[in-house]
Amino acid sequence: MGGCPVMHQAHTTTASAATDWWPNALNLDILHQQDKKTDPMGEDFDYAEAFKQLDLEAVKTDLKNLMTESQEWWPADWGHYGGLMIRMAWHSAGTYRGADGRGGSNTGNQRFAPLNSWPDNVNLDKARRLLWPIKKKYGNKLSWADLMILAGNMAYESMGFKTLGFAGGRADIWHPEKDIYWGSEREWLAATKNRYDSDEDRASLENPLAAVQMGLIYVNPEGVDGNPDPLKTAQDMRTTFARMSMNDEETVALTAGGHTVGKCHGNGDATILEDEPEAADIKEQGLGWRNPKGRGNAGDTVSSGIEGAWTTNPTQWDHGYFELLLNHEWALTKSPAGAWQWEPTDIKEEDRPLDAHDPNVRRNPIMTDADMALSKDPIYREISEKFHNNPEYFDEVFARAWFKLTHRDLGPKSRYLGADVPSEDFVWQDPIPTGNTDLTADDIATLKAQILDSDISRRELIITAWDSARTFRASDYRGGANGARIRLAPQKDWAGNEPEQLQRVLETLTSIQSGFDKDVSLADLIVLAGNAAIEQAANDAGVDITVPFNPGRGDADAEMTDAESFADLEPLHDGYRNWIQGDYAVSPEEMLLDRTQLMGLTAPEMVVLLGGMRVLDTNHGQSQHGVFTERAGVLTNDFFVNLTDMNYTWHPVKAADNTANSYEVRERGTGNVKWQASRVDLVFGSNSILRAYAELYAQDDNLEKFVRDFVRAWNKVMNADRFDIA
Ligand code: HEB
Repeated sequence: MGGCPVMHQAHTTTASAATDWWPNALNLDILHQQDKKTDPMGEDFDYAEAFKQLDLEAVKTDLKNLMTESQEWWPADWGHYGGLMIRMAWHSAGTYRGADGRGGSNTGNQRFAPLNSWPDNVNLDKARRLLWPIKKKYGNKLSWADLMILAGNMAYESMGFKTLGFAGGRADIWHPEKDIYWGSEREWLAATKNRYDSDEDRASLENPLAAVQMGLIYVNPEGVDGNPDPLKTAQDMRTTFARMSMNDEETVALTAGGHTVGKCHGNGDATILEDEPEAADIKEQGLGWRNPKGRGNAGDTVSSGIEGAWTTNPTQWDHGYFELLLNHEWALTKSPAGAWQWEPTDIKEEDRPLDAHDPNVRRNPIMTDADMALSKDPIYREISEKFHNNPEYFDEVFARAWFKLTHRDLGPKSRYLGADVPSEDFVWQDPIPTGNTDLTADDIATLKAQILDSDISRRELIITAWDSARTFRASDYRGGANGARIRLAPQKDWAGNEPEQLQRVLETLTSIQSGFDKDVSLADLIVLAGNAAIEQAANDAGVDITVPFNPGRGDADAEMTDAESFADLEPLHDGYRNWIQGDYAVSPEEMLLDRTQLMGLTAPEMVVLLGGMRVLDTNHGQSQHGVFTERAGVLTNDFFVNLTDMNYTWHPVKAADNTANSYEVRERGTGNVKWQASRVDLVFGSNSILRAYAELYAQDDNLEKFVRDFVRAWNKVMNADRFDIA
């Protein structure tokens, strides 16, 4: 063997990276995870524009046809791919969790690890591969992310269910996300106890996780940790579905509506399945879970290991699910693959579904432990009976829940594309009325002057604008300044928003609003107030600059606001305002990084914003940590100048609240304490990458660049939720 031309595993596998030597260093990768270089479409490509050229009706027809064109390499159950496609769509949408808005269907991430290889996603690689001819045909106009959801919809329509509609707009990513925490386990399907504070309290599932085990979308179909007990499984369903803001009724509707069609696959031995896609041999060409038994597919398919259909007619939308579930005794049995499942103790021959590949044989229907939960849990039972007695009502609730499930993470309606968008507004879309866009330059100047003349301080104006905008998260496009929900419950009372001060600012801005002779939203005024104050602060630093302003924000009211679901958006920390509500296991700088990623900001933007916010004196409670300047309130680069100055030394001190987040910056010669600092301040001097940016902004030649970059980043934050002008 000669020398290998490429060093073995040097930089070509994920097994080792240069930075792996220091696993605890702050990893900024999540801030540039979808780098432009990985995107083959280039900067000029705009998916929304491309989608508008799509012949949606033609795609829908092709998809409906595909459902019943069984392919020899993966024969369809009963000649219909509907069940498989719906499971794919549901698993694509079902990874969404409300706590951080991450996961869900809006990126097409099921094409990549880890999701393409999750144990719960067995054989969904086949579903996507079956769709490939359609993706190939419509190309750039139809993302995988949109296609997967549309395929689920068309599956239902071709089986006789009328969906509420479909919105496009999910742009694909081109490599796995780095920001989504799926759990800390290193083992697939590790015991659930890893994720719960207490086994008894199933609501104690670690946040933001929404699945009970690594590699599952929600709950274990055989029962908690594989032990059948529908009452316990019901608790896990309740917790995990609530994590994506689905209530009991929606949970029952979704599960029943999902299992009205299709089947489970476990007619074989799950242990003989070969590697999952990400680990599979090169000759598998991206497919995984090769099944060496028999044909390896059709009647021999093994996916979950559970075997059988739930209803008598698994390729038709009907109401057979509750009919069977509620009107039969079900007993625990094992599938051919050895998985726990429930079968009826007694059933008429004609109620048994046909075998999926042999029309001469009938089989017992089955229920998973999760299905049994719908009949055993008293609350679920009541809902199930209601649905059973009122099938039209069930259809309606299911249609709404399915639409919500599959569109939840697409963001507000202004992001929806295509002719099939339902006209109705749903409260989970966080609707916002359109605002007045025609304010003239004179109007804006008048308003700014009135704001600056008022009794509200510069720092309070900036803080209010920031607090109203900082709730935005690019993960599911919720939050942001538009709608002025900061003046509504629950936001107006969040500790992070310093309610008393906020109230005062809002009162003043409201009186300016009502005194003005044109329609202007409070949402616009809040942002304009921040802009005006920043312009003044820049001016005081000797830089003449106008912060761009786009009027047209609207004011939402309480009626349009699902207050409960906004709890997910409450900031419990905000490094930009040097604030943490409690003492958390995760370091303050990691939390800053996470929040920055959710806001869609880059590492340089994080640096310039934070340094600017410090000198603008905008800390929560006006704490002086990190306010490294003699001229607080002026937009200078002093934070960076003083952070990088060797005239100082840095010392941890015991904070009043006993957290390990307090430091003193002392003069090197005298030891006199010059400033206070938090970890979030000092990380910009200690982390090598952040320090490089900090030095850039500390340079003598970069004051003006600092101000301009700050304003650009500020403007990005203020407009992050303006899909109406994007
Ligand atoms: Fe379902 C299937 C579980 C929910 C839809 N699921 C299935 C299965 C299982 C389950 C185990 C089988 C797989 C195989 O193939 O083997 N789910 C479950 C659970 C839950 C659920 C545990 C929670 C509770 N689903 C659901 C939902 C939906 C669904 C929500 C929708 C809506 N699934 C479904 C379908 C299917 C299933 C459609 C079928 C598939 C086929 O056919 O392939």
